[in-house]
Amino acid sequence: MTTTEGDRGQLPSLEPWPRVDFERFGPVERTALSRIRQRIIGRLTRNWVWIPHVTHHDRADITTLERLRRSINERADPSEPKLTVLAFLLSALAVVLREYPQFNAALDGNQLVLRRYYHIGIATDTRAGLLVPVLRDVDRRGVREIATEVTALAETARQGKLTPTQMAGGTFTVSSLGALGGFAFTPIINAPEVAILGVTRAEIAPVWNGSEFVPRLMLPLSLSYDHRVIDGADAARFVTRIAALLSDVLPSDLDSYL
Ligand code: CAO
Repeated sequence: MTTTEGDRGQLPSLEPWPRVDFERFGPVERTALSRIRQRIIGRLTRNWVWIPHVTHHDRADITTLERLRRSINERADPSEPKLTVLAFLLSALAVVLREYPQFNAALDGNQLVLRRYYHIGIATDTRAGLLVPVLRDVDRRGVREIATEVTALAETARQGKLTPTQMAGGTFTVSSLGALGGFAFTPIINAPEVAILGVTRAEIAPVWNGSEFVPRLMLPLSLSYDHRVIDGADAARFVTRIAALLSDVLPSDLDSYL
């Protein structure tokens, strides 16, 4: 019987990257990877290889929230920034991160660093690639201010003008593909953070209310978490709580959001 690296408690070595003579099979075009793309590759590979990811999927019923959001936007002065679904989500997230501090933590060697500030990274799609500007002190801002700040940060990112400070100090990340589509995905955690929340497109779905199916607007949420630090039951509680905050919004609550 032969002894493998696995038997000795070591990781098996990886196969080398395949070398293919692409030109043999047809015409190709080669472009050099930009510096930003090379950094993205380095970071995402590190995070994917080091962190045992699990992704928990759920949905929030945002039927009422969406009706209120639309009616506020319709009545607002056109010069005012629009309230976005993402801004309400970030506001709810600040509440839930305070209730579940381990999701706002960082892994630092043998220590878990519980951060008592709530700076949320916003994964932003730019022509240069994915950038993550950080919205600071989300817990101290109303939804209107959050919406304004996210729009401004995304604009700065797309103009390629983010400073390193604007991308530093995040405690948790949100990746929203809601404007683009999809019903679930597995976002990759942004180390040393321990969780990231993915959001995809809200859609009307039939929901059983105990006696009949009713059409409700459901927002898909996909939470990837570092399973070394966070247990699956806590992840389920965390997402359920976010969904409850978004689903239970009453017109009278809106003042506290704004
Ligand atoms: N469901 C349905 N519609 C949604 C939605 C959702 N979850 N999220 C946004 N929309 C709609 C908005 O309502 C808006 O329409 P209205 O003007 O009618 O209200 C429209 O889509 C435009 O949204 P937006 O993308 O401009 O704004 P946003 O606040 O939702 O997102 C930002 C901002 C910066 C997160 C986004 O532009 C972006 O870059 N997303 C990509 C992130 C990404 O690449 N993630 C993958 C990284 S890999 O982990």
